[in-house]
Amino acid sequence: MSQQLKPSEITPEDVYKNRRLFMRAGLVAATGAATAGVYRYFNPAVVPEPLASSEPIQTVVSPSPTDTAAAMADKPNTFAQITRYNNFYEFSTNKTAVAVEASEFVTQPWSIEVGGMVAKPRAFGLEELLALGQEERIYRFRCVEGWSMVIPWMGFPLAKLLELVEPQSGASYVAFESYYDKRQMPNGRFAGIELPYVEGLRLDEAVHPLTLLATGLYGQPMPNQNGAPIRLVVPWKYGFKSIKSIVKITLTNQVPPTTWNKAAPNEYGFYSNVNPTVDHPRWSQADEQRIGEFSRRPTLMFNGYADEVASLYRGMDLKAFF
Ligand SMILES: Nc1nc2c(c(=O)[nH]1)N[C@H]1C(S)=C(S)[C@@H](COP(=O)(O)O)O[C@H]1N2
Ligand SMILES: [Mo]
Repeated sequence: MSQQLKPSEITPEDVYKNRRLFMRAGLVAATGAATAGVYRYFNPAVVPEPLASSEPIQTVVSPSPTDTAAAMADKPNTFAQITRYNNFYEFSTNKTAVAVEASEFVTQPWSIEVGGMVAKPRAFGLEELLALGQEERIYRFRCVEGWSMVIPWMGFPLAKLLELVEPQSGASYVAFESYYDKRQMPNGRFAGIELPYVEGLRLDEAVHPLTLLATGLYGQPMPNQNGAPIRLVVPWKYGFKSIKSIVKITLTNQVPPTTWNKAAPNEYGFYSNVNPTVDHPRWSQADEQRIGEFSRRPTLMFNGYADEVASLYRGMDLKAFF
């Protein structure tokens, strides 16, 4: 039986599930070739008939060659879970208050300045970045605090942007910086961390096909609380590496300073790969609380992406380079 919902009750997940149902039925093309019109595509003017409640949640379709089978077997968290439990210290250190505190965040116009050791430094407007083509990636997301979710992101590989600026041969790291404006983020002064928030990756990590610049989730533009309008997603690393609301990307030959490493260097390393065998000094990392589940589940090496990324760290002592 079809569960009758009023259009006003239709959630982003309903739209998303229906789109997937259409995809399964072969009525629309895969999103791999999606362009800047992607948000129109994901927000059809005519809201399709909601799924019957007995319909299994469709989590398998993916146009991305880099999604892993294991990730696909995990059920995505709901839109409400993903958008009401956040870490975004510029707005609040209270995870359930971030959404409200960030609700007025103005993110238009937006551009990212890309420079440093590149042949063609320049700024990219958000529209240009959307025009690079967006794809869907369903990734596990593991916070260093011990909770996790599965999130259907929209975005594009960071490598695609880096190619456009032509990194110089000496560049070996990529530094990222978040937007910070005390007027828009008055709670930033209570964050207990130095702002603007900064992060970094080795260049080979940055150009890995799993590394995403995410511009949305559940087919919607990125909610403010999740790092609008564009944020990094590095699924095999602890969540704090996935820096939000990026305004600056700099190629460099120095290890970039990172916010949590500066705050507590003995607790948060530069690499911060998800690793169940290397505990945080104050808690175990062997298991995790998947939001919405009753009991804890074991944490997977590299968050389940070992097949894709373990070779990046071959020969490294992962306890020393945590
Ligand atoms: N600029 C900025 N980026 C940030 C944070 C932050 O406080 N500020 N928190 C990080 C942490 S600790 C996590 S777990 C994730 C949370 O992302 P989510 O709210 O989309 O789940 O964002 C990361 N990126
Ligand atoms: Mo986190």
